[in-house]
Amino acid sequence: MPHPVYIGLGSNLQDPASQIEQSFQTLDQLSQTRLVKHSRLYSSKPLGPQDQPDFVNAVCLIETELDPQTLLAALQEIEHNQGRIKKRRWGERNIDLDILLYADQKLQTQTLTIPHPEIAQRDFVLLPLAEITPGLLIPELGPVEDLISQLETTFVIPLALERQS
Ligand code: A4P
Ligand code: MG
Repeated sequence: MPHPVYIGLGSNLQDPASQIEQSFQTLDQLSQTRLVKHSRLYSSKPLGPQDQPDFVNAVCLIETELDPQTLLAALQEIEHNQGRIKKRRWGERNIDLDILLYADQKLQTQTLTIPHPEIAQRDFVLLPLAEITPGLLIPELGPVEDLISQLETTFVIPLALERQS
């Protein structure tokens, strides 16, 4: 049985919008996995070091039969293939792929925390999630819209439509 999984995508180097489009395609081609839908692309101010370019962020919903650990390894391979070189924590990158939600599972291992621990604080994750699945329930935290209304400010804006496919 395939599991619904939400992935967060972020990029601020090497043509961020096309990095994200490329990852959507690669996710759809992953074994035992299909891309169900994805959000628009959003421009957002960097969280963390400010001396780096703005990010482009998006989320997508996939259905996959890969278990969480195997999926994480597949995402890391995509990051690697798109030339991600890790420079510093919360720093710039070609592409960052995070598992936000894996069905309604909770998981905490050395390499994987699901739901993603920062989900409730990140406007660049919550707004695109609400766009593709209004009313989405975040385990133990409630509907995505409630989390958005608890944010003090939001800094995300959809990228100009002509840049999106
Ligand atoms: N890991 C644990 N749980 C997960 C999960 N649910 N999904 C582990 C994916 N990975 C998970 O990740 C480090 C380790 O987290 C992985 O090896 C995996 O085992 P990383 O991507 O190398 O991240 P990092 O650079 O060390 O830091 P961190 O805290 O993971 O960074 P983030 O949270 O990925 O943030 N600002 C804007 N506006 N938009 C952004 O997208 N992104 C970041 C990076 C900073 N600022 C940003 C954005
Ligand atoms: Mg990451």
